Amino acid sequence: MLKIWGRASAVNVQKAMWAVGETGLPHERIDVGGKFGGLDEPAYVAKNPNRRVPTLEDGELILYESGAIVRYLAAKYSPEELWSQDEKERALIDQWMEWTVSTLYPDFIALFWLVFRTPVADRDAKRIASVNAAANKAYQILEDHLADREYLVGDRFTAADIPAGMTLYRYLEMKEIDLPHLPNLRRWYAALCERPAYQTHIMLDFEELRGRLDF
Ligand SMILES: N[C@@H](CCC(=O)N[C@@H](CS)C(=O)NCC(=O)O)C(=O)O
Repeated sequence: MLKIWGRASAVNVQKAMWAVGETGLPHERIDVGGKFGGLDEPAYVAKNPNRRVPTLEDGELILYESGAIVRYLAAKYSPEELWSQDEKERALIDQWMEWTVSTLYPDFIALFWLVFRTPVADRDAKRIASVNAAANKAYQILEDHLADREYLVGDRFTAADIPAGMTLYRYLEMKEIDLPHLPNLRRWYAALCERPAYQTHIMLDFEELRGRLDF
């Protein structure tokens, strides 16, 4: 059985768990990180020397980095659905996964920490406005791309949708930020919200993280 270490409220764990959920494989998620601690335990450090979550164990294989976990699960357990056997399509799936990690995610997560995880008294309005604008610019790229397609690649749900789609629940549901008009992005989000694995692993209340800068 697949084992995944990491608290359910961690976005990178959610990303991996969403992929696990899409495969339908039996699995066990073990709470570590955040209020559960355990990241400095020698047995955990031996699996993941970064002392971060998630970590996946599948038989002999121990794997960290949420993007690598999504790619592995897609390629091994969903080669025709989440992944693709067509080199060009696979390259596009990879492109959106890389783009998300390098361009979208840094501004998304900075914004989340500035407006949600930072206690109100310590919030920096100027910095929030600047990061909010940068994040909106990245989401606008998705908005434009989705103008004439249902999903990020090939008009079907693939692993390409997982890293960027994972951020949407917090980006769109966090009340504290300035959101532009994003009809195409919201249509895509509505489609993702229909997926049972999205509901189970992504649409989770994140109130426990409010004002918490300690993990
Ligand atoms: N690049 C890594 C980042 C992992 C990471 O930073 N995980 C965060 C949670 S999203 C973490 O371990 N935080 C410490 C904690 O939860 O205690 C990945 O994508 O897996």
